[in-house]
Amino acid sequence: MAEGRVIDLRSDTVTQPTPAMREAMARAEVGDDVFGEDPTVKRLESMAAGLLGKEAAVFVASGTMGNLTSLLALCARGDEAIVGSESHILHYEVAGAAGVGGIQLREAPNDARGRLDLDAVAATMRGQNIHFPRTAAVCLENTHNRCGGGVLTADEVAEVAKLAHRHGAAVHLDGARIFNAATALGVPAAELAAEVDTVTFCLSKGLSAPVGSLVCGAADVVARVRKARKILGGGMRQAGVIAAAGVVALETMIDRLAEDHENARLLAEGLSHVPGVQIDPEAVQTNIVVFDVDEGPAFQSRLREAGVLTTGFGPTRLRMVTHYGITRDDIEQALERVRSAAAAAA
Ligand code: TLP
Repeated sequence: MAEGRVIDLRSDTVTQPTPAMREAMARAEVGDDVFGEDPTVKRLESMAAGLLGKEAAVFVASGTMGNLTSLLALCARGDEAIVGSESHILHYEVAGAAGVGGIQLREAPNDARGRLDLDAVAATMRGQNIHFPRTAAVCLENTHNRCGGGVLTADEVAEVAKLAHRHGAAVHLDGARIFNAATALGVPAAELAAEVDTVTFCLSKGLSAPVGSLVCGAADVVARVRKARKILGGGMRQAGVIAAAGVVALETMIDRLAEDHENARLLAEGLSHVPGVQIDPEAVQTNIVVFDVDEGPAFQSRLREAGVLTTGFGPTRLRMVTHYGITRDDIEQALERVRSAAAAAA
């Protein structure tokens, strides 16, 4: 192992709660949230609904639970939901939609930035035919994890939403990192969610809270999401203890995301000069940096030995994510270690 501390760029999920979060958690006013009596959870839900421009919100345990409860609220068993070919729902959510909800996922291709092609989506929408399932939902992801933290603009979201709605399908937005998208575009998150039926976002990624996500939408849809959460065993009791950290996250951690984006750009530019690393630094829009090397797993373990932790995204692809707790100095140090690892490999 290299000298100095380990620089953990595996994910923004590794972020530690801030001192203000720990204090708020200790002081949180709580009640039984299944009875709708936890004032801190209610406060968090109402802040979330306000920020996303929706009528209501519900606090769930994770991004995965937010996506699954949304799909359960929008689709019936035997329905189909369209997802991007690189989407988190398709790749990393344990086929929960199929296994738990009886919902068939159908892929439409994602481009390099995570966009869905309108013609391709239109081609996957089912018409009236005795052989076909109903297309009940179309899912978007913003920012797009596997597509290098790519950002969808409000117009790009709206175009897909209009198409889906014209065909009678609802739209779910996996906005696990929607505040990163909003920061990159310089627009309120509500603009990015204006045309969708459900949007989920995570408190426990760049916003650094220890636990939790929110699903936001119209009051009747959120009531169905709340019921789906209960089915999954996600009805929590004195959840205000964790919601309190979420309140602090929304109050104090959104504005600093720009710093993570600057660090990601610096990292990407540095990586682009390392022999054997392929990356277009111009394509890095937020806090996710995805790059290719000849042998991903071997390079990943060399980096691990040098004290830089990454996530593997396939045989030649690695991901680094900047976040709270990672400074500009850490990025420079990480680049130094990458350069040494690459030189040792050559
Ligand atoms: N993503 C995690 C891993 O699962 C890959 C990460 O480290 O990035 N939607 C998106 C776009 C996500 O990136 C994630 C988590 C989720 C949903 C699920 O959130 P959690 O982990 O809270 O269930």
